[in-house]
Amino acid sequence: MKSVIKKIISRSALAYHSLRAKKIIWWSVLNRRGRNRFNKYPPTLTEIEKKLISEINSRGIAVSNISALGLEKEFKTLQDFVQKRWVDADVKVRYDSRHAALRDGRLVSKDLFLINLWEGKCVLDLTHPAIEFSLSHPILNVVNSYLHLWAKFRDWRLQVTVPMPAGEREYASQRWHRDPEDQKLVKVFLYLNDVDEDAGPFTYLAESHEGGKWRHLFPQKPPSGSAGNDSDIPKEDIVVLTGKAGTVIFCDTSGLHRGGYARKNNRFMYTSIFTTPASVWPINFVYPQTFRTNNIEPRIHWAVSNNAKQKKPKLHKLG
Ligand SMILES: O=C(O)CCC(=O)C(=O)O
Ligand SMILES: [Fe+2]
Repeated sequence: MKSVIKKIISRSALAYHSLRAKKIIWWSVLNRRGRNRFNKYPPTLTEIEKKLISEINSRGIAVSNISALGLEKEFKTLQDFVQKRWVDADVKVRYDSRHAALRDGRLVSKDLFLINLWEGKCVLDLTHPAIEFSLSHPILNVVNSYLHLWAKFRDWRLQVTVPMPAGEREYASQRWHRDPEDQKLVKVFLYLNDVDEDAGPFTYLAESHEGGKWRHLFPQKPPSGSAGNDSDIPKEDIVVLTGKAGTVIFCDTSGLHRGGYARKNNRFMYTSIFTTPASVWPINFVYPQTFRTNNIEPRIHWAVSNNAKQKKPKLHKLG
């Protein structure tokens, strides 16, 4: 009896999610308000932003840098913050113990190759240089124009990767995958140090986003992402994003990607995550008690207004 009920629940959940993933529902109904706002207040774009938008539209990825985007001030303050965090005793202890765990083959959890550099809980402080970067004009101009709506700012991460011992297998996001958060989304990756081949550069399969020629490979199953085999990824369209400190990568990570498999060098990276309003995934931050949005730009207000109580979707499996 129990298993029959479980099956019915799973079937209904699957039916619900596959219905809401249909373009007519996802785009025309669930994203209607965000889309209308974008159409009513189209952003004024610089030539650089226009180029980036056209690039991400055609390839699913576009690369720029801090000075081209005019974000030097935010970057400098963020780098100072990261520098302070990096020498913090607590971060050092965590980094050293993960390093030792990796070296001794004791990596027990999938994300242990990443060290969180954020201090405490993720509290949405609009005056923090990281958040100022995420919600700045150039970033929102590109993200919103690619999504063709007013996007929601869902999450951020400030992390350093721990180099892997030679011959270690790939874990979690080090393997090819599509992210689960939405059918179309943008992650903005900002390199805080120089990232070479040995620092686990972000890697993408160009044109694996919506409308791209590789969209059919390992499709997402909303609200789940998907994982792919290395051997099935067409080599000719793989883009390996090595880059200097200050590199900014706009990427639709509903397309196939991987990264963070550092062999020798650390990689310091700040990630901003934007989805459409239709995403069923919860936000990962909390609002400060004295959060005021009176004087902020409407599209920023919209971006940071999220349902703080949204729960993780249950990933129902049949059979
Ligand atoms: O660490 C990386 O380069 C990839 C991270 C990733 O897969 C993600 O943020 O979705
Ligand atoms: Fe990912």
